Amino acid sequence: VDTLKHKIQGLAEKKAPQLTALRKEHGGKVLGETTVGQCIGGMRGITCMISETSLLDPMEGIRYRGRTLQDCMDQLPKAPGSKIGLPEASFWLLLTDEIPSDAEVKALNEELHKRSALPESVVKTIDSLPKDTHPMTQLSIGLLALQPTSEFGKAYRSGTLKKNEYWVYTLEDALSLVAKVPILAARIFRNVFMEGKHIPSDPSMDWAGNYAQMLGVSDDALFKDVTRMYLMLHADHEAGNVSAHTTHLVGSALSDPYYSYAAGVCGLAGPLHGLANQECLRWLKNTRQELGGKEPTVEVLTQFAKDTLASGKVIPGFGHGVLRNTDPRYVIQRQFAQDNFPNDPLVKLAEVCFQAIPPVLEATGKVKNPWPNVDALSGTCMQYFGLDQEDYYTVIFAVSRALGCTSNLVWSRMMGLPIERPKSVTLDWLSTKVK
Ligand code: NMX
Ligand code: MLT
Repeated sequence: VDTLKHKIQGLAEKKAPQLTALRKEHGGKVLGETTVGQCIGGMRGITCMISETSLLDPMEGIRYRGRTLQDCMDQLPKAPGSKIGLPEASFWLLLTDEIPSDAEVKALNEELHKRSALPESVVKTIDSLPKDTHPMTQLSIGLLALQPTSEFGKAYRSGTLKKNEYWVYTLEDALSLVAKVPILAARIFRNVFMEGKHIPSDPSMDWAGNYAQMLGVSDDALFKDVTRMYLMLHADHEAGNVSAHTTHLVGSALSDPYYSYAAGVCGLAGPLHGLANQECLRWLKNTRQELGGKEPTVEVLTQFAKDTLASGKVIPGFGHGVLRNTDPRYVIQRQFAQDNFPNDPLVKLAEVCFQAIPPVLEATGKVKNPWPNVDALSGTCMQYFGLDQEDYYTVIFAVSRALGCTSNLVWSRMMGLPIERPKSVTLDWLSTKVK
């Protein structure tokens, strides 16, 4: 932890003059104008928030601290025998702007294992939930049940916490939350789908490999890799998306990281956001059932896609609020599937979707990005290894997003960002304004 603190502090010292200059000398400069359309239309395209951890390019996709996902795949340390950049190494990168060494990732994993045990009260809370409670609801309840352990909360209540120490306690909570979230998530999975038979955490394993092992759906070494890949790719997507923005907003009120991320997880549970991975697999499975054993063709899939639109639903896994190209997270997952299980029926179906769906969406004349996003293939990759309980998929997304959302909280407190409070107006106010 000391090394991590030292590196974050060092980076903050380097960035401090930039932040001061932007605040003091350029605070009045105009970044853009806000239109009535943006005000009514979900604030799309308004530049109004700082997030140091990552930046999304509409054509090239997300960069973690300036590195593309392929750079991260290539440069981040890996588990023995694996080609996947470790997600916990991306946590280090998001926090420090440095690629960690193997030794640093090993030390980070040891620290996470030390912090990973769930308090008995949290175990009881989770175990007592009805099994038909959606896994995302269970996860947010679990995170809130962990809230009393917040070091930030305790220090703030003590009345002695200074503003320049906020980030230190936020980091403490970030590390503990990241350490505990896979344990919590695996417990939820085994309670709901495996009759409460749990698999113990293995302190010798990496963060994501251990999570895969605790899920216990496959002994295939590649299942650990697919889980590492899932957790590395979903970690951060700048701060305007619903889960990151919610976490950022709630954190700005100095609610601790458990409160803040539980709120973010509730946002991730929406079908237009993280739940799209569950919806997508459901859509693919239904389509396959309707095909009744026939080979999927572009023609047939085109009709299915049109039927979905005609029924008033969105096609899950396609489109994006910012991206205007195929999501690189999709591209990396597609390559993994092609390299390892190209003949899986759902992989083949997803391939045909890739050809059929974009033209259908384009033909509507209103969809700004007809290309697949991260959710179009993540469930398909998981079901190949036997994890076909699609209600659970968004929980895996949430385990990963904890890395980005909590890193961002650390940096928000480090920069002393104020409470977030944009202005809202009424329709009458807008009508008067445009006269
Ligand atoms: N299927 C059908 N209609 C769509 C789709 C789609 N995949 N994508 C956009 N549209 C519609 C959208 O509903 C809107 O219609 P209307 O004007 O009638 O309300 C119109 O096209 C314009 O929307 P856009 O400006 O292109 O997209 P927006 O930024 O509003 O929304 C999403 C972005 C991601 C919410 C949207 O593309 C969508 O609903 N996609 C399907 C759900 C999904 O895959 N979500 C996951 C996103 C990634 N993630 O993990 O969070
Ligand atoms: C995400 O990863 O959060 C999604 O792609 C949604 C977004 O960025 O708006």
